[in-house]
Amino acid sequence: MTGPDPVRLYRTVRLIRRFEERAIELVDAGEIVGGIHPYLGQEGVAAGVCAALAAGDLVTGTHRGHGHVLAKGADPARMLAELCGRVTGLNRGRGGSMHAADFGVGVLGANAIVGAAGAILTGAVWARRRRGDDVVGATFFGDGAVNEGMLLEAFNLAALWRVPVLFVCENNGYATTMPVEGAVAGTIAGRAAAFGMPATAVDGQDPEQVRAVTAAAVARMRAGGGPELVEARTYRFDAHHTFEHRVRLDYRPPEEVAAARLRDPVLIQGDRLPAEVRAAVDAEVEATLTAAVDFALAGPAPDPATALDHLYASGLTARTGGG
Ligand SMILES: Cc1ncc(C[n+]2csc(CCOP(=O)(O)OP(=O)(O)O)c2C)c(N)n1
Ligand SMILES: [Mg+2]
Repeated sequence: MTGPDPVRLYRTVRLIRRFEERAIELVDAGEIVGGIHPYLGQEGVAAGVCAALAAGDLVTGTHRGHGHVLAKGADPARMLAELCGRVTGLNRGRGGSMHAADFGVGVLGANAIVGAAGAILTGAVWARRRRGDDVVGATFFGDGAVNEGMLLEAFNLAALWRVPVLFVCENNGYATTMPVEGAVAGTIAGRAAAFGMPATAVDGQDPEQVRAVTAAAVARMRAGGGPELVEARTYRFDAHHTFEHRVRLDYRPPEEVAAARLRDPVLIQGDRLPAEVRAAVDAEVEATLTAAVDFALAGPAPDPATALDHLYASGLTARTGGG
């Protein structure tokens, strides 16, 4: 496993930040239908975790999943085309924001079902290792997932069968509008302890700390140590979902949001680089994203007649017109 690479970490958090900002513009322009769950503020978690994984390792993400997909190495242009529902997208425009996947870089998918991604990844890593492949995996989930039976079942099987899965809880303090204190009995680390899994808390706003904690856990897992949990304390700077840009929900005190924004992972990592290096990365990211927006908007929308293609192994033909 490689050591810390401050420039790479910065490039990743900056890429995710600007990707999300451009995606919000495309939501506002009506090019991304249905809106997105912005990952703004949490970039350090995906960047730090994925920097400690090997190219062949596996990842599953959440409804707030763009950062996970990008940090693991998916092409931002094809990801943006996916969000715009174009045939040039990672999944021909059929997965969209919450189900984007790129198996080629080990991303088995973002996932709209809270708590599901942990079960999917546990099964996938278990299957690959049974075949003899030397892979580990990391699955991301929010504080809202820690009371979901599906995730706790994944904890159990992963621990019982010593499946090398890093369970990464992105504790951003809220599940939609529900504060974590109002929903979680006991502690998140306590859930890991119940299954005999080590748990480590980390400052999710610091990409290098996240990378270091993940690298240590991954080394233990590769050596046969079994699954672990990392609780990354983080904060989402923006809305739960872009619909919230149109309705004020007033569940977070403005002072709390303002204070949290001071601990910005992009600034924390950026401040570690010489100014000219940082400026060069920023320019590179801007060029990448401008090209990505152009690519996304140039892609054609899928033909409605192909709506059922790739859905059923047996093959069904879509009915068009007339029902
Ligand atoms: C099984 C399930 N229940 C409810 C929902 C609706 N839902 C979507 S996001 C969300 C909140 C999730 O909160 P958290 O896990 O903390 O993630 P965050 O949104 O904070 O990133 C809920 C309840 C869902 N998608 N899946
Ligand atoms: Mg949350």
